Amino acid sequence: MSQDHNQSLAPMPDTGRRRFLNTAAVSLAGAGLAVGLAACKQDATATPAVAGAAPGAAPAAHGGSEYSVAPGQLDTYYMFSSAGHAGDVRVFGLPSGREFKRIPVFNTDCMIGWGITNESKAIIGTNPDGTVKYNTGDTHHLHPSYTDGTYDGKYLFVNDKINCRLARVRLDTMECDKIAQLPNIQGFHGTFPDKRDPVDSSINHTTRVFCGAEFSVPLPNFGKGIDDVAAYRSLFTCVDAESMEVRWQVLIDGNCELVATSYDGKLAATTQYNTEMGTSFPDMMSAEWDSCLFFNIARIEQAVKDGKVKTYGDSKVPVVDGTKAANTDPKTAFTCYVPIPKNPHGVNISPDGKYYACAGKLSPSGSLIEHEKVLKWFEGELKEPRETVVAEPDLGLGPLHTAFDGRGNAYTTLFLDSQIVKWSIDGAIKAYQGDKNATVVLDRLDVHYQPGHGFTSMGETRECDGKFLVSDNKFSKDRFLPVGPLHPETSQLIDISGDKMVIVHDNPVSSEPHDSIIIRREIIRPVKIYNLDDFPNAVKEHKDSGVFRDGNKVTVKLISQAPAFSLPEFRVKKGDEVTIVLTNLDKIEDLTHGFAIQRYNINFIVNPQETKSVTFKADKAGVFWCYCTHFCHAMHMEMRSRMIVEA
Ligand code: RUQ
Ligand code: CUA
Ligand code: CA
Repeated sequence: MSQDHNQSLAPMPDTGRRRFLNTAAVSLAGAGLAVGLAACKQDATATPAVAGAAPGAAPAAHGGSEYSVAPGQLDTYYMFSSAGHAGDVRVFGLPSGREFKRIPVFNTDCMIGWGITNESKAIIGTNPDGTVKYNTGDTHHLHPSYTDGTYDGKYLFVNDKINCRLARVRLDTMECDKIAQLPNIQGFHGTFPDKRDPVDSSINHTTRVFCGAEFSVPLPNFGKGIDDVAAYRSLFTCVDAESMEVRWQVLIDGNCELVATSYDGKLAATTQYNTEMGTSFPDMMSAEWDSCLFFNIARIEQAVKDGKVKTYGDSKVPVVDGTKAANTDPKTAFTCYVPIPKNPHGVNISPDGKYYACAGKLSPSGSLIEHEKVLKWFEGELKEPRETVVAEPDLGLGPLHTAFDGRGNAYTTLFLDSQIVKWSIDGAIKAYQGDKNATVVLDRLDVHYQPGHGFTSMGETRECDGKFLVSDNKFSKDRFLPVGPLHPETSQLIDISGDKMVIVHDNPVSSEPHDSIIIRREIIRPVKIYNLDDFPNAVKEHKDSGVFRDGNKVTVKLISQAPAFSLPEFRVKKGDEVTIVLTNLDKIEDLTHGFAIQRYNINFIVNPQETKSVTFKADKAGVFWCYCTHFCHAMHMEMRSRMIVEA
């Protein structure tokens, strides 16, 4: 029997499988054994979910409804959520709300070994002594890469507000593959990839990721100028989507909150709640007007090319001056500060690319800014930036974020009112122009409770489909069985396909899903197994396995193949620096092995055809069992090796 993936998944008659497990139990070598328990599984992907008008609808015979997914059926959407100060990214299915996976990014994950393996440490970054530089993070916003105005299934970008990093998750493996450190800033909050190039129209995909800094600091921040609060500044940062190098920054007045990008690639926007540049609570709320700030990307990049830049401290990143004083002529300006009411929060662009909807937060209003008018301001055709505002509807208390349905309606979360308000973009524009008969607010829905982000299916793309809105609520209070002082939060699924919004599902989520996106499932194309050749340190054959010594540095090359490790034991000496390289030679999808060492604080997994390594000091003499932590086979418990550390 071969390890061929398809063969292994073919259903086997019950008796045959019993006989097979019996033989597997007595023999430890041979490729066919790797089938193990995986052989019991039927190919789930062969069972298509119900297609058609009702997403996720399961046949009535299975007891499913339009909004539930019957056992054995698949969801129609993926939902990716940033996990807030848990530091990871989560993957759910919709409409079921089932959680599939947690992708460690800025956190430490002892199941996967994130922050433990050498490979993950290299991505996170290390101190000179080899320890990880940071083991905490706060992920607020995550957005996938775009091609042609919609998701291309390649990458997901996610911020870390605590340590000012931007991470990239590959959507084919659903693993973090790069993390960039942003210089000169603190409180990296809003982030959004661009959707095409502002100059070269042949580049219709994401090449830049924009990052907003919420907190202002002295520049450079080395302990000088700490009392000169008026000189504290924030910067807006551009990161290259492929290399993940920081391309440039813009010095601004005020701060950055959320970030949005235009569909034509020309503009990036950020809301500003602290135009006062205050450091205290009353200072930040003293002005009646704050801003939505627009960046002219082509002009900024031309200035970078022309060398009209400066740098701060030991950072080499070129910084362009985007302050008001340096940008008085619209025709050459890098930035446009559009005044909008008090302490705004979210900014979201409508899927037709025409409007930026800013949510008022401390003002009960939303501000609608027209994209074409901002471009006109940059051409010198408008007198005041404020002329770009085309509507300012009253929405309710504590507006935070706006989503769209692609049918001309907007849905804004109201934190204080605990509501979603559905409003007409057209109606709001007409009312702003003085039409007393214009209907603005179309519906209000109570949510449970205090919504932060609301987001719709495909709603941040040209393929916005207007089927679902999810309200990620900050408090669940009485909605679920109590689990101690810390409650889960509520992710509520709302059907927005009709005139009235309808809550169809309450989904508890562990703290703190912050922002999410909903992607049609066929856009995501996950790989089934890794490619052995992608790992330069792979242990490809059993003959390569063994203990290799170079002074007091010892490399132990190991293979996992169900249900055994290639070395039943290995010897090192106390004081050695030991590197264990483990390749999983199993080729069957989902046949993952784990590797943990007793009392050495080592634990990680290797997926099929993947290689990982750990390095540690063998500082304790004795016998230390190493065992497979990931249930892989009937003989999983027996899948062990022995590390012998000689005194
Ligand atoms: S911000 S809850 Cu961190 Cu996304 Cu508005
Ligand atoms: Cu290998 Cu469990
Ligand atoms: Ca303010």
